[in-house]
Amino acid sequence: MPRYIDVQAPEQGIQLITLQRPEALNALCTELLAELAEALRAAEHDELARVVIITGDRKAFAAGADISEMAERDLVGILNDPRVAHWQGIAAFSKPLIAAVNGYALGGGCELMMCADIVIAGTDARFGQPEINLGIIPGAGGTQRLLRAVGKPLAMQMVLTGETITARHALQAGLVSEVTLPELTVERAMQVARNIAVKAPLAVRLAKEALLKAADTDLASGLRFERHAFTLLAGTADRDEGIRAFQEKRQARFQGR
Ligand code: DAK
Repeated sequence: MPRYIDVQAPEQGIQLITLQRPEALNALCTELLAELAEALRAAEHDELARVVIITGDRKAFAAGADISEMAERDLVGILNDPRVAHWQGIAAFSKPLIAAVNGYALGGGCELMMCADIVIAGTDARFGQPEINLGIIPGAGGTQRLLRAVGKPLAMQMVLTGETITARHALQAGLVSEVTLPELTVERAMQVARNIAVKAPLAVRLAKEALLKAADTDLASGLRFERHAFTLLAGTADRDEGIRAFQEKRQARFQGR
């Protein structure tokens, strides 16, 4: 049984992972990260899991890496840091990942949120990369993913000053996809998850992969990838089902085949 996360399947096709370390504002200690990476690994191989939602609580999505743990790590400890593999596992999750964020999403918390594909934020959410206050820099993709998401000036301002931004500002900057009332973030994430869970799983997977390619490849390569992925889907039963269902004016029933 995991100690720092709760994993539920509230509805068919949807998994809800709740970070549960309120005494430390869901700070991402190594054990929590290991549990999260393991839960995603399990969801990766679970045909019934089509979409995963990650959330925290009202005060914090996650306030970053565990600073007490960091204090105990020297240079060699950092070189052999087991968290690197956990982060890689989380970032490599191939199914849609939705973050429902209330309260603080700081440092590693903001980085975890940026590993998600869709972010629903409560009006009370605050985002930041305050590592600079500790004499360090972001270590789980914060300099790279933040810049790609919000552009250079705001990323520089956030990383160099450690200042936080509001949910409204994050929405304007493209860091989150929607802002809702704090009590509605999980509910709204569930609605979005539901809309994805009924789609053809292979198409969803390739769409995610193609969209992620756009962030780290040139246009010509990205377009080539899209064409290959598009062509690949022509061999799936779900494509036949989708087109047939449209012609027969009924709801498609996708099987992931
Ligand atoms: N780590 C450990 N404990 C934390 C914590 C954190 N990040 N954030 C909060 N806590 C604990 C507090 O110590 C406090 O514990 P007690 O004193 O009650 O035992 C409890 O949570 C409540 O926090 P506060 O009393 O401070 O609550 P406030 O409402 O007054 O303030 C706050 C909330 C979020 C403004 C404040 O807690 C805060 O500034 N927290 C630290 C935020 C921060 O600096 N985060 C960035 C950490 S560095 C890497 C991967 C990732 C990273 C690095 C490397 N590799 C794979 C190499 C990431 C680094 C980081 O995220």
